[in-house]
Amino acid sequence: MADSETGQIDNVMQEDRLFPPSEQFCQNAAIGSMDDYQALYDAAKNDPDKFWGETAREELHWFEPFDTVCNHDGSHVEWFVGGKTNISYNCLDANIAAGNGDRLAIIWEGEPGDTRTLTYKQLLTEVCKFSNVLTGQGVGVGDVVSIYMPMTPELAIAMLACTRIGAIHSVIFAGFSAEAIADRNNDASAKVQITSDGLFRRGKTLPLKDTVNAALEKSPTVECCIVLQRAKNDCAMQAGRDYWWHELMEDASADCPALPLDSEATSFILYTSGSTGKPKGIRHTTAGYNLWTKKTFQWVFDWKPEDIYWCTADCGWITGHSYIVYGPMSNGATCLMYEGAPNHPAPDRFWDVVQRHKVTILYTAPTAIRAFVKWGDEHIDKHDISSLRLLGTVGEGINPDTWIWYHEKIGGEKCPIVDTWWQTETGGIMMSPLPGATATKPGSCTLPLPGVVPVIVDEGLHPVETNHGGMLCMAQPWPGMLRGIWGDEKRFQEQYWSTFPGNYLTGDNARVDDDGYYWIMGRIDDVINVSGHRLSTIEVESALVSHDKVAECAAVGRPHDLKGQAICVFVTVKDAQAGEALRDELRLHVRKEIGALAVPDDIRFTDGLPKTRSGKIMRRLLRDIAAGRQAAGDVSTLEDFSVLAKLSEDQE
Ligand code: 7RM
Repeated sequence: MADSETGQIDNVMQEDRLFPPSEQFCQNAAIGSMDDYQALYDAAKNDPDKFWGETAREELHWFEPFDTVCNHDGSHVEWFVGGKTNISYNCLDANIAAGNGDRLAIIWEGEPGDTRTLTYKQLLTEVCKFSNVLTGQGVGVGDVVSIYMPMTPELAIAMLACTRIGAIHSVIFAGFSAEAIADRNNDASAKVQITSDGLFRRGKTLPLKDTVNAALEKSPTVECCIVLQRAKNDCAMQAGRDYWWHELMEDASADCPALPLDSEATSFILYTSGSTGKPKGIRHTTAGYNLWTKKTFQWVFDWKPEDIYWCTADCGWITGHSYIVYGPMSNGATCLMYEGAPNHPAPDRFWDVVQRHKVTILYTAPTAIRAFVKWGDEHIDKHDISSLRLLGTVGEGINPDTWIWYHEKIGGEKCPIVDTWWQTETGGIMMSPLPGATATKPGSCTLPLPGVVPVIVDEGLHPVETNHGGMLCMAQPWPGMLRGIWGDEKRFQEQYWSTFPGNYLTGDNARVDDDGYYWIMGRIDDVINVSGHRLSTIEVESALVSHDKVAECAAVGRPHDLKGQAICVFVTVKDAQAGEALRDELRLHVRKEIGALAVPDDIRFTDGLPKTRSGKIMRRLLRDIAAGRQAAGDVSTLEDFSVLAKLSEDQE
């Protein structure tokens, strides 16, 4: 049957480059061969209860042991039932008890260049004091605390203080509008707001407290607001509602034992935007989430106590929750935390940070890597970044040519790259190379981690053949999975469980190649349908990005009378002349790389692409523009409105 009938996705991209880990890396790695990986994978698959039961007993502190490893019935899943643990305890007290209290937990650098460090002992003291501050404001188990803060140590302190006392945090990225904060506060019935006076971004001071003041006018459930002094800008404080962080901390006791919490107690909610409708509060648990982030951090980053680990995400995203705070800290890792922009004061800031702090593991997003490519190699050449031993990517697919640049220019051809596929909903990494075992292929997230059982099906719910794309689902529960959407069971069922009953629907398309490697093909909604061929956005985009002059590209379909859809690509160029000649060159290039069927009908040059605040290309808005429509739907996550305005203007 043709792919157009089954709803499978055509695979038109061929990528044959293979990068096995060096012998030296394998020798030093905890999982140093494919045999070791396979043994672990099989153990988790064949007897999940035994595997996860033992792992949970080994890795987490239990105030009370669990009696059942996993109960599941479709979407209703519980892990480590009957047990009591505490994430904040596992991140702090447990490391101190193991004799690592004097190890650095956080090396922090502010955008203006100020730095601070906190050992695990010092971090515990701050967390205990702030836990007592929250308790003093009437916060208890199950209360929601809304956090809207800059990337300062206090952001991590606030999160760990919440999980210590069983309060549920809802971290809102500090770039969202007052409206977006109020929406989230109301949906969650937040009781307390934490923020700062301001934050530094590209040398400017952004008045966070002003934004929060506007949000709180429309957040009737919020009773009090705690304000960290960061930028020392003037801000209005409302007597009886607003308190300074440092004043409350002055009198707070540093004694606050972690509260034993049910395994399934909600640890946090994190809002993600659906393409339509109001944002959903993804709900995570205590034990399962903690265990998933702890184990996946060990497996994927091959973490060693000497490592200086830097994840460049913001704590406002799941990547910051799982791989700045909870995963690394429950292992006792030393995390670098950076407050500001990658190009302030100059485009070499990241490499300056890597050099000065001797970073060994760097975990960042393809959108950042594409910007570095565009800014030019000279910014990297200024610095000695040879301390790096491992690189990671997350958030979007990485175009193979961008991957090669990352490998050569940043990794010095010696660092493995872990392309990690996962979602807010999955809690932690699901598919990734293990750096000491897996030979990598540029653009592939390679293989599932132990405990992950993916299945790819077509629209008739039949498993697809090798090298055909379909809907990526998960056939088995894993400890880190979401347990619901806050206050919206119906949407939870519809969105994730109704398409392929009994399986979790990721919303992404993927294919498996002849070696069993997974290739993510983009969101299900983004597929381009040309003359009966269903094409993945990433494959068309990667063909264009492999052209020297292209910096970044987004491909979408627009209505076409004969073909169903035509391919429209939005292209930003490095520094070449954008014009008719380059259009011809690019068409020729795609014809050569993929074939005639993927040659774009429209090539539109642009200075920038519309992205979410976490750096993902918003193809849905480009689809509207390509079709000559007004860009519609939820735009609250859009990072830079001027990009959209400019694209819409170009229409006229
Ligand atoms: C961690 C995070 C999730 C969506 C996911 C994908 C895309 C993320 C990759 C990727 C290809 C990757 N959570 N995505 N990582 N696509 N390769 N390595 O980003 O909830 O914000 O987004 O991001 O579409 O479904 S998220």
